[in-house]
Amino acid sequence: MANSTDLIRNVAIAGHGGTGKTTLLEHLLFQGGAIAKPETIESGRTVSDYGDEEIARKISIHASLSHVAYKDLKINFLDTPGSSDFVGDVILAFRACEAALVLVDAKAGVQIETIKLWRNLDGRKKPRLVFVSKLDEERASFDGALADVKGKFKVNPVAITIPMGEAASFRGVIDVLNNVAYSAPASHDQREAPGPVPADMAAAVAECRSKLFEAAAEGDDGLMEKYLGEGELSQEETLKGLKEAFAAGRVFPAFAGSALRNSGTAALLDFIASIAPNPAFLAPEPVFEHEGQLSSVTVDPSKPAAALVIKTQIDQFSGRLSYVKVFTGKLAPDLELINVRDGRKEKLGKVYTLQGKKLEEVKELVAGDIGVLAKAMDLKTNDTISAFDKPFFFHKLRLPTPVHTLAIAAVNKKEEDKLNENLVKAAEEDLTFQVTFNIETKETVIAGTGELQINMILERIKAATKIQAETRVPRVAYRETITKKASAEYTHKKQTGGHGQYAKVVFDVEPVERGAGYKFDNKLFGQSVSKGFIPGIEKGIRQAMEMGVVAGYPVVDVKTSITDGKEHPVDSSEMAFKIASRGAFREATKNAAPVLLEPIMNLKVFVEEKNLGDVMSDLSGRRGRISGQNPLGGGIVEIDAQAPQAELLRYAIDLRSMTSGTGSFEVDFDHYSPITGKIADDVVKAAAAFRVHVEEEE
Ligand SMILES: Nc1nc2c(ncn2[C@@H]2O[C@H](COP(=O)(O)OP(=O)(O)OP(=O)(O)O)[C@@H](O)[C@H]2O)c(=O)[nH]1
Ligand SMILES: [Mg+2]
Repeated sequence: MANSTDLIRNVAIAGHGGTGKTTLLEHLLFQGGAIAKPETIESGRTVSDYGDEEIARKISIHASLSHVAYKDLKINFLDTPGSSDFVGDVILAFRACEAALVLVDAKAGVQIETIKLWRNLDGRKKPRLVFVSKLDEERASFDGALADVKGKFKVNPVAITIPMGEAASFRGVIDVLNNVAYSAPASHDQREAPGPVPADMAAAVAECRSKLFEAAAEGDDGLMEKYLGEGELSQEETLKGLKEAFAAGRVFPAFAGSALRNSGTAALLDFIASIAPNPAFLAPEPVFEHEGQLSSVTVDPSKPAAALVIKTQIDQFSGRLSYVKVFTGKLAPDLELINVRDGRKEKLGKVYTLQGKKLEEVKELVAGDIGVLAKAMDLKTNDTISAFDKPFFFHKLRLPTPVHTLAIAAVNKKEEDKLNENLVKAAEEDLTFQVTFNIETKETVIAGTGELQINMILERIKAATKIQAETRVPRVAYRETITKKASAEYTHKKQTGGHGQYAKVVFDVEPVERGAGYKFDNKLFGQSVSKGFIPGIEKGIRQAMEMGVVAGYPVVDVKTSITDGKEHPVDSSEMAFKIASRGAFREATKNAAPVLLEPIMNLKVFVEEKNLGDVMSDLSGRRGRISGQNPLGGGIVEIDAQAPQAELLRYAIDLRSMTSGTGSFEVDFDHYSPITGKIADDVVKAAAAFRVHVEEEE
């Protein structure tokens, strides 16, 4: 197997759910000789979809790594899931690969996830090949699919292969570049073989060839001159021109086929081998120097070793697997590196490449390659391991923030810790899944990309641990504040047996700017209250602020001034002043027109034009304020808005059902804002009901 950087190629396979990515990869591996027999999704035995849930649901859930030795090359493929719930694994694959193979269904055309993924690839400047899949299916149209690519992405796809017939009359593809035809094999487990182009296709092929020459010559004056003079380019010249244009993102080579019939794989594999970029020629990867300065590295085998952990998988059979992309030097068994995150030594065990779930031990992984380290217990996704004296570290993968949140608890309280442990473990594997404890609402909150992802994680935990977990809509972290200045005095006095308790304080409270939190001012004149009692007074205020007078939510943005007070030579104590302060603060805030505050979120909603009206009016119904809309191309519009968190608790589910699964959004906290009237009354009622419920439980 190829073992030098210039012979490594990395290709991510991506596209809308169910476009045939896993099936295509299976047949590419077969056509390239990496496997002896191709399987189907239906058989549940494909190389790439090997997880229990993938087999059961017949969809890809994780990115999976496999490779084929072709000519002298090692071509790595990362097959990615199409469902938006698992987009984290698609993005990590984009990060690790120098090129992407994007699938477009021949009858459905460019679908929404593909549009989103294409934008992500645009942002990363990754060259793309387009494979028009399922040409054997009814209503399939190669030209229709390419017209859709052209219309939605404003790019010019150039056909490298074209179909012979479509739908029921589909009978194979023609490799226009090499001028040969590949009849679809009689059965999908037979390899494709080249033959002559049928006479009835000659005209179509000639037309495609001239488009190919034009695309190859564009941007290269020498080639253009030759093409205009001779009306043709050699196969070598065409490839050279295409390769440059491809790497620069000017040309999007397009392919036709039916993966399920192993048709179209031979020419595709051959073209990938000819055109996919050598990792070393790629734009430098930005990194942070150890002092935090920005710098960059290029893939280079001659430097000391440095690699990025792109994915962590905790496998029931193989244990912990850390997927790595090697950027410089090479990784070999027993090599001692540093984990740049914490400076700890990381001594490598064996190093592997993967064929789906099958670990294949290798001597080393060179710069540019993607492979796996087993049982590296301290490695986490996004870690940089390095042999440099002054190590740099790679940027963390930027993933979409999880938008679907749920509060979670173990049905059996004794299992709470174990549940949390398992949730944390799941979050390590999938960085788009997060677990936090909200101190204000006292809830463990899990957040993910969607219902499917969260349900699957919980099912997995249940299957492995038998822990029953309950989820519900999370509570909103309301807060309270005051809206005007007021004062109150409070005396705490108790005469019990011998020693009594006595303290009196007079407080002014006033609103301060949002975000100021707690403020205290000592305005005492003379010695009415000894200095030694001030800490007790402040403790009392802080305690009172934990539970406001409106609905028991934390009080924020209040400045309390103590203006007067009284102490008793024997009966006063810190405790007495704490109690008096608590009372005075509560009284004063009651007088100061207290209000509830609710969290307001920034929203970016991405929808297809046809759903725009519905989504906008739904947002107004959620007390949303729309600040702008932006067409993003491909028929997608971005809506910018703000809305209260309380109205967005089920938005991930509602938006999907409103848009038949095509809408998505990003959300982050912006500020707290007062609520009044019926909305506030309902919050107060709910809080009271909740307190009764908790007290009954206790
Ligand atoms: N007729 C036909 N069916 C196909 C073809 N390729 C794939 N399929 C079927 O389409 C379904 C989805 O195929 P997959 O390979 O799982 O598609 P995918 O893009 O990997 O799906 P996700 O990973 O879940 O996004 C399966 O039932 C396949 O058998 C094809 O060329 N022709
Ligand atoms: Mg798949």
